Amino acid sequence: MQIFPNIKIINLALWLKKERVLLISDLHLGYEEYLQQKGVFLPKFQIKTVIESLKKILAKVKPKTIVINGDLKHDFGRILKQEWKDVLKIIDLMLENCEELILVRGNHDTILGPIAEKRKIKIVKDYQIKNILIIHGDKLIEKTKAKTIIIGHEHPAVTIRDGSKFEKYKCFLKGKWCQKAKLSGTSRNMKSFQKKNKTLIVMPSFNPLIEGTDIIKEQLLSPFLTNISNFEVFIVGKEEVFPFGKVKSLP
Ligand SMILES: [Mn+2]
Repeated sequence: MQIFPNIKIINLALWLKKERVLLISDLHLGYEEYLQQKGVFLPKFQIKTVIESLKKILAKVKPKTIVINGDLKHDFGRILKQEWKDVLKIIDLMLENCEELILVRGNHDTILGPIAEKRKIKIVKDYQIKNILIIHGDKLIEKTKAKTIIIGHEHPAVTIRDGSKFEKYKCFLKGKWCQKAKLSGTSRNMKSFQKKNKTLIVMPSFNPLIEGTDIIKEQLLSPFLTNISNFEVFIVGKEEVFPFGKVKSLP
């Protein structure tokens, strides 16, 4: 499903066709262990599902670059032995399937250093390719020349009624984001502001345990998202992606 010219949704990932960049966001590896520490016990399936989904995507596209748009790892602080193994397993699978792996730093990524060092991967605060800026989205940016901005962090989802039951689906969002840029000049109008419209795309979390924030009922997290009523919703189903119209016309 195409969400924007040259940008395709494949399952929970984005594919920049021309540049052959595969984008994945908010893996939150270790979320299972975090829940366990809180006393929530689930059958272990996080890593297996992530690997299966990744393999399905990698069977469809051959990326040159894979970019993880923040929050690769969930937990702050200590890293358990099993988690080390799991994180490296996924990183190695990605490294086998691309020429370059890039980690964009998210707000949960406080201890990524040692992991990245082990595999010689770059950690960056954002990643720009042509006029597309990829940034986690927990903090606003001052200015950018990019025309399209892709963020994660929010984990957007919508709840859809299916007969008598309600089900939450992860979704992508696409809308306009206005950057207020100060004009510099010699006129008396120096302090005037010019609004520049950018296209903003929000990605869902790749972690099967994280359903996400209900964009209608719950408070939004990212400072990029103030009024999303005109944003378009793309729901990710099991096999297909469905364009679902604008947020304001959701049932
Ligand atoms: Mn985040």
